[in-house]
Amino acid sequence: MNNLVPRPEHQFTFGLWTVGSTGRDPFGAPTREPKSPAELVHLLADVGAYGVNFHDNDLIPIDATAAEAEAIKKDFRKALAETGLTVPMATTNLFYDPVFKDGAFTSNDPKVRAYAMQKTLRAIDLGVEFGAGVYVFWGGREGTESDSSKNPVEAIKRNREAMNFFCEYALDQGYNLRFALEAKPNEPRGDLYNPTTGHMLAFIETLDHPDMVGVNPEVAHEHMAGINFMHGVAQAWEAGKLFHIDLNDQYPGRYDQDFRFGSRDIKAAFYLVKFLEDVGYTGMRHFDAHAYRTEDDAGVKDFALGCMRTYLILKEKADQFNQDPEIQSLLDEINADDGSMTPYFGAYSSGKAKALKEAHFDRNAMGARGLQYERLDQLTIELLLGVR
Ligand code: GCO
Ligand code: MN
Ligand code: MN
Repeated sequence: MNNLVPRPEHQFTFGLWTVGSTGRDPFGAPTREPKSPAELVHLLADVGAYGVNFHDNDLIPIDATAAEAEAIKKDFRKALAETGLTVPMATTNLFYDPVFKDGAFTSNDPKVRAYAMQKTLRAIDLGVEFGAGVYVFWGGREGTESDSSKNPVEAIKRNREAMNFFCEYALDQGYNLRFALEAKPNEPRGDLYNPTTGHMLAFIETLDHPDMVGVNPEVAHEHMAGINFMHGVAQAWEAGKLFHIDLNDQYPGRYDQDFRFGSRDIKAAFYLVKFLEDVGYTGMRHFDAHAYRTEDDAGVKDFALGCMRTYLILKEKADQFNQDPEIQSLLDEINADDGSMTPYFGAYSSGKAKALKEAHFDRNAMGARGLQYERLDQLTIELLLGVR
């Protein structure tokens, strides 16, 4: 079907590190040859992606000379021009190099903290150079294995000071940039600070420029914690903080799987896509996942196409849900409101409180009413299974 073909207007993006994953894991060597950033741009263009995102060191190796960096940037820029791909988001790798083994902005070593800030300032410049409008912060090493090693309040303060510094830097440079904080409960550290999107939202409100900072929630990260991803996304959206999103999939209670979007929990993926489409989220649909280690280059394309195709299928299903007469009349019934309670709601007044205290409610009848959610859920399942 034509509308299931990914096109640039769908704003699907991938990180260089996603389709560029060579299949290395903690137990085994790579199963695929590495590709250059320019080659990855062409791969993404072939499958219909809109954009490509990078960590500073996905593009430019940490030890590259200035001349090497220029050559890589030139090739990358050429590939972008040839394909029309954009770079909507960029980020810093603050987790791979041994220097960050005990964290970056929250490290106990002031030299490491200062180096992390230097690396981030340079990486921000690089992202902006390629047009990034969103800058992601994922503190992969900002945590502990042993809580005897770090003071968690100090860690929050260090993190805050760093974020305030970067906001001021962006303003000082006149960059049109927003920051998106990405939470994860654990891995690669035993425990990470600010482990969920909700923690991040609370942290953001304590910053000097909370308006510049939002979140980048990731499906897998909240599923690792066993919580409802869509609810967290909704909270971020309602707070005006959904600046970016990392789509993938994950079984709860397992290692960090980064599976193809929608490959594990179709129902959760459906409610997520329905939410994003219903509210009119205009940001990038970014896939932060990678192909199974079993795959060759063709399999990597199958993976990338699969992420986007599943999103588009679920988008169609969301449309179908919104137009299904039986589902919609059931929802109308569920949400019925005859207006008789309206006088009790809204802003407080002492009169309202008095009236409410005197009102009579038939608690037993209210509690006895069946809500028909079994029927509604089964209709949803049948729709998803393709028999409606
Ligand atoms: C992970 C994270 C990362 C970040 C990326 C961008 O679990 O490894 O999701 O992939 O999203 O570093 O900040
Ligand atoms: Mn992740
Ligand atoms: Mn991520």
